[in-house]
Amino acid sequence: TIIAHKRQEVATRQSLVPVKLLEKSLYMPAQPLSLRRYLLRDDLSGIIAEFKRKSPSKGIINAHAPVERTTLGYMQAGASALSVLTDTEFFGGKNEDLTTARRFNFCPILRKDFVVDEYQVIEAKSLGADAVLLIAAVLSGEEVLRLGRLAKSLGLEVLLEIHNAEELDKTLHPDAVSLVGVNNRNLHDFSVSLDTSGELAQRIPDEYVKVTESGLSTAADIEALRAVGYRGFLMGETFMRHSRPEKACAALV
Ligand code: IGP
Repeated sequence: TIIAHKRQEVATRQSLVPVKLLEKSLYMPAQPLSLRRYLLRDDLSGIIAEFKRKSPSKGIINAHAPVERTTLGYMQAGASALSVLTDTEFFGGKNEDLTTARRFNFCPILRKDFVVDEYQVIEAKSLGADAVLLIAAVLSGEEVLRLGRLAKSLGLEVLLEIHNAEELDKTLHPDAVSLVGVNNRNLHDFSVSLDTSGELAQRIPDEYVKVTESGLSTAADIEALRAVGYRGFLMGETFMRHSRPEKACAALV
């Protein structure tokens, strides 16, 4: 459902702002921020703090926290990077959340959305993102390669999200991907198990920075997964369900 909706949305957007016009507004900092490098820094926490208002699995998580204060607060709390949901229909985000986060922050920002088309990669760059998510469950190996190479040519890094070894084998390509994220949430029944990350850690070659996504809530969760090779810890709900998400982040860091 999400992907079908996304394809329509992209078609509409494309008719409003043709790709030629979008390309004229690319955000090209002299020194793009590398999510990889920030996650490998040992003076930072490795946490990728997410701004997420709602989700299909949890409904409304936080309708009121402002994106400015929350994302700047995340960074000041010691998060290594930010993840900003830009999907409106299912996650209550918008592109402007990312441009706002960009204005208030100087750490890497991941555009979190369902990328199915080149247009969205170019859009991510124009919004000021440093990295994009590509989800193996909804893309072929060839699509990951095509979208990933485009991202790279624009100076964006790719975080490839997987749920199992088959998805990894089908889509992992060094020309396209620089980080691999294991999503602990089962997309079909929404159940969460950190064992998913535990089991897949060894399967991911060491040249990729390993990220564990979803269902993390304590420092102990982070330390257990750091011990098996993870360098990035993507956390949303644990922070966002507080009225001041940035304070929950500070308390954990
Ligand atoms: C964050 P959590 O359980 O900490 O809120 O999860 C993040 O991993 C999750 O939002 C996510 C996601 C996604 C959202 C992971 N992959 C793909 C939308 C699309």
